[in-house]
Amino acid sequence: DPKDIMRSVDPAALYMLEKAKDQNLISSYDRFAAQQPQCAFGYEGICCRICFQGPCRIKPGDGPGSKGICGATAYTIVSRNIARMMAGGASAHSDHGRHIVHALLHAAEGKLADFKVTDVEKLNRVAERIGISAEGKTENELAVEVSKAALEDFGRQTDEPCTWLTTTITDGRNKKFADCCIAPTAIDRSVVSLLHQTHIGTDADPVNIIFGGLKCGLADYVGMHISTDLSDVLFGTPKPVVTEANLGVLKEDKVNVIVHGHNPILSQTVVNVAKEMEAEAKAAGATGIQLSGICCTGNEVLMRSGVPIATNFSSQELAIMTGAVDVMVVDVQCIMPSVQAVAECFHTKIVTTMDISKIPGAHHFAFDEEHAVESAKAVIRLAIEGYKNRQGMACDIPQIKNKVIAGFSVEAIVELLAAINPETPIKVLTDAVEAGELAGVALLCGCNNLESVHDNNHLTIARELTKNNVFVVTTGCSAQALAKAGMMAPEAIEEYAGEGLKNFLKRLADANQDKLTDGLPLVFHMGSCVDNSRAHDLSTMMAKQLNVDTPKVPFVASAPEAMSEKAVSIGAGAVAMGYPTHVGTMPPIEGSPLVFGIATQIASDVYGGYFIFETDPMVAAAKLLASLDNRTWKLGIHK
Ligand code: NFS
Repeated sequence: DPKDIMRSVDPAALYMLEKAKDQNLISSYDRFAAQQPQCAFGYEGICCRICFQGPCRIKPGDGPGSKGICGATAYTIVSRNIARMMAGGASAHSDHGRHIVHALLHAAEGKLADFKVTDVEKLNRVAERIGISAEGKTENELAVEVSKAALEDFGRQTDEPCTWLTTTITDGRNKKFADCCIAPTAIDRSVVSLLHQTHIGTDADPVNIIFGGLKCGLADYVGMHISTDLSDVLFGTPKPVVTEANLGVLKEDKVNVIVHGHNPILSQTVVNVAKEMEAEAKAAGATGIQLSGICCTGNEVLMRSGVPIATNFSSQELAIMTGAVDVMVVDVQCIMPSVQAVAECFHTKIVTTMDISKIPGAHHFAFDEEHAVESAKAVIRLAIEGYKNRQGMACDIPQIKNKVIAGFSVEAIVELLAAINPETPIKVLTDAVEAGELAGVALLCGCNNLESVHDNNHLTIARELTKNNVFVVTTGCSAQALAKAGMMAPEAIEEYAGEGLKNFLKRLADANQDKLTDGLPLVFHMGSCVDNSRAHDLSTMMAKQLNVDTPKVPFVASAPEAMSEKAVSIGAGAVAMGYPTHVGTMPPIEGSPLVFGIATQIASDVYGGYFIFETDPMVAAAKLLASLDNRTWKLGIHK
């Protein structure tokens, strides 16, 4: 059906959409269609609902209708609205980070039986970077100090910038952020200040509001970096793993548990506990427990434990429609409330786990740190019950999946590079760029957004960039789109990579033969969205090696199908760091040419990074390649 082909390029999703149509099951794809046409005022960002004299909608011309009741113009309204999205995004990432810090702190203080320091080397590296000496301290004492330093970055009341900012970026960026007064002193304060700044009748200056937003974007970066670092300390730093992706990973004869959401405290505990409960599942007649993941918590356990990916954001309801999911256990963020309505059409149970994230009708098992293991066991038992109840019911699992090689933390990438150059591993990457073998590095990240055909932008851009010898790293739902489509299998290198990239990856694979059982993938999965911090670290290492600041590094970012507030705050941080940052779906800013110009041009003048808004993925890829080309040319590289 050509209409369905326009909904997704994922064959498993298309298969389930067919089934949904036959059985009258409603999904986000139908609701997207039902919402059309969407209100143009909201779409362009010129609907103001900050006070309730409104909503005020900005009309063309210069009469009284061209401003809000308070007199706010389009540029004030657009910039306030988008800045508030940055505050929302930074809140989500950093609250997740805070949860991790508390788990580490309380574990190190001996208050939690279920968690401990797993990666002592990472703890030592983080401590050293932030200037805490490990000498004479036990690992728990050190973990307490590091955790407290992280909490300072949330709540500091003095004017020093956040430690996780200053110690992870170039000197050039530190100076730039200080000069522009956008270095956050504390995450919580940045969010609060931005909400204050954008209250009715506070700031009307769009440049000042957007700069406040960038400060929050950097606070978001701090929250992401803390999340990544301390999750690694608690659960281990990822190394290459071999697994699979797409709905074909579900197994009719196993107990199927999907972890969905973001925080590894939930998902990693479920993974650890599931191993101990295989026997219980077998006693119930199943051949075992099949875990799989959706969204970023799926990425967390994929990276550390090789748990397969079921699917990504837009197709989350479709997984339930297979009839094979016994329990979907969720925590926070990107969980469509509709999963409960779909689950009610099957035997599937939805389990919520966080006190700020509940769904009417779903089960709730508290997953605070004290009850994590106990709740994880209860979740798996519920799934085993579900498996028993499902006997005699039809499952309809599309037999579609692809091999995935993932697990590329910066540490893992550096280790691969070190097999070629043990003294200066990163030089292997920068040399390949300087030699013109690689066109540069691109981070593909972010969500699904049904404004574009599901997964199509991710795949098209990845194919174009790899064909043109760009080294692609990826996170979030973008990584899941690429994984499902087979772009993390070694065979994809032959199929898609240009000559230079092919040679580069071959050299890397050959030098690491002893470590890699299954070769290297075409694109490198760096983890969840908070793990965009890993990609930032990679670009910072490149900058230091090339002896330039980050805006000069041939490094670009793209969120081909962005939709969440988190994507907006990540994008703001990326621009402040100096990356050309493509967004493939339109954020609500077109209602103000001035704000549009700040995002695409003034940002570039001040920070060296800028937004590229382009909804056609082929054109977007061309623009990203041009940005890389411009940067390599400025570095004096002649190809
Ligand atoms: Ni990122 Fe990850 Fe996916 Fe988007 Fe949601 S799961 S934190 S916000 S939709 S990439």
